[in-house]
Amino acid sequence: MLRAQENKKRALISLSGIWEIKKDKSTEEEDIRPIAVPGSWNEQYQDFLYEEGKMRYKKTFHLSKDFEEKAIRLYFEAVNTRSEIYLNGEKVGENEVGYLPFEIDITDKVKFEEENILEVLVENELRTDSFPAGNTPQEDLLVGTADRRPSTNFDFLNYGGIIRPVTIEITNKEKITDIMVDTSLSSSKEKRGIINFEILTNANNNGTIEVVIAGEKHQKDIENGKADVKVELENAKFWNLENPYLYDVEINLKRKDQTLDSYKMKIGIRKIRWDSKNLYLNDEPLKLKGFGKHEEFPVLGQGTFYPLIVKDYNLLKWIGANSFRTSHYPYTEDWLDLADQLGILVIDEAPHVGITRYHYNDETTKLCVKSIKRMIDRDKNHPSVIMWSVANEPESTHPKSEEFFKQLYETAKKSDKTRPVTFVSCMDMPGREDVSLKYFDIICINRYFGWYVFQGRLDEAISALNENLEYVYKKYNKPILLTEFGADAIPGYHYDPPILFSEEYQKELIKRYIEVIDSKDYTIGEHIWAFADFKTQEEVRRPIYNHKGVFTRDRQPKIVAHYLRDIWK
Ligand code: BDP
Repeated sequence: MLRAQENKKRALISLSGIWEIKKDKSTEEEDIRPIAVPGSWNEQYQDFLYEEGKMRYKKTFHLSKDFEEKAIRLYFEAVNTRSEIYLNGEKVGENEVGYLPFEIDITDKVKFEEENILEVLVENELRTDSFPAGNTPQEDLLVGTADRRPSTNFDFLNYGGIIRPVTIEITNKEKITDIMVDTSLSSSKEKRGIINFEILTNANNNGTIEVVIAGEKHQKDIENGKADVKVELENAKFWNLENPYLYDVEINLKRKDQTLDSYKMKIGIRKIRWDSKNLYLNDEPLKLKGFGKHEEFPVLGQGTFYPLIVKDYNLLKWIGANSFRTSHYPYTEDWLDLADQLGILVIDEAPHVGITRYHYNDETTKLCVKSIKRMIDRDKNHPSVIMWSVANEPESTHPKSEEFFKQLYETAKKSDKTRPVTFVSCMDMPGREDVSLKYFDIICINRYFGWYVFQGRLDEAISALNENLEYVYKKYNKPILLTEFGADAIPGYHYDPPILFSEEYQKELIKRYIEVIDSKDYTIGEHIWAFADFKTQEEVRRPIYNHKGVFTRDRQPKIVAHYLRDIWK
């Protein structure tokens, strides 16, 4: 599927703005309230903070008769989580994967020059064997989540709603339907850029695809709806962290002299590879410096908010970071556009957080396979994406996890052979062996020595970290990335000597972890948990927020931010 866009042959109508919302059960007219789209419903109304029921969204729109001969599709960037879509009272589509886009063709259903009523029934109920994951029998859980409100298997608010923009795209009926770009055969040494474009259209055998890049046109006839165009560029400019060079590309679908459709994109020529100790970008070993993040902010919840995207990249650059993980779900695609443009590397994570033994069944496997395919389908052409993560902290010690994760690994590999695939594990130590990580290319691990274990006892924590890293490397013989470590620091809490919850302790712990990580030649970097404080479920371990942020929730630096800026810059 192609992301909706505005260009010389495509028009977009935005449905962002104020919609109506009401609880689905409610029959009372006065229960209808205004709600902002994009945005999570949770912090727009006090009584919606933990709302998990079905919510009915409504918006009206008009279309001119000028569009009667055109193809019309609704493009939802993301609805969390399950949704049913109704147009003028008729069900036109449904979706069960959150945080990723879906389209609905409404060409034959939409009314012209009359009011159209669009309704979206949204539901985010916590399910033991699905996503968002929660309400899990407590006795089996490895991490105690008893009495959390709500009972989530993950550490952020159970957000719901139409969280990302909704648009109507108007195109010709014959159009380009997907584009795959592969630059992995390029040679940075010889400065030769090899770009394979695989372009899909619904114009069967009748037409030509034209690719315009670096001032040159490359043409190919469409065969069975497909055209493969290979472009070779001598003296190519490679995409890297110092110079994230992007080529502007225009792809046209043509018949005789007529252009039926057009699509614009930016591509970066770069190559990823890895061995038993390193991950390479264009044959240079990488040292990742950065964070696990969330896409969330006061009032908006997880709603797309462009100033936040700009602010966070500004702070990533300010602090000297070169990468982040989209924990624990794919972010709005504009994050990736900016990462491409600014030269920031991204580990793209599927929305699979809180997996326990109850997920290891056929139905959940199918759902995860579907969402991994959809994540890769959306993000495959972004040079900034260097790795796929298929899950965060699943119960990967369980014997049934093995077959499950093997399938998820193979799914990702089948969709993309050019990038490493991982999942983020937190269990691996003697007596608590991870049985699934062995299938994956890069070993990503979260460690909380000095926080949840060895609380406040940094010397013991650091020696445990040392020992555990050696153990994990010996077990897998693959590059290791510490994807999470950190400590809660309540902004403005100071203490000497450094003790739990003080900004001093957070700094000391992070400093000592980085020293250990840097001393091993098989580690590929450090991702601190977390970039910024964020809203969580309600429980005694969380004074309203998770305070492991290096920045506060409103993006002001804690002491450790200045320390990181010194060592990373
Ligand atoms: C890890 C999770 C992350 C949490 C973090 C924490 O991956 O989502 O927020 O721990 O407890 O287990 O702070």
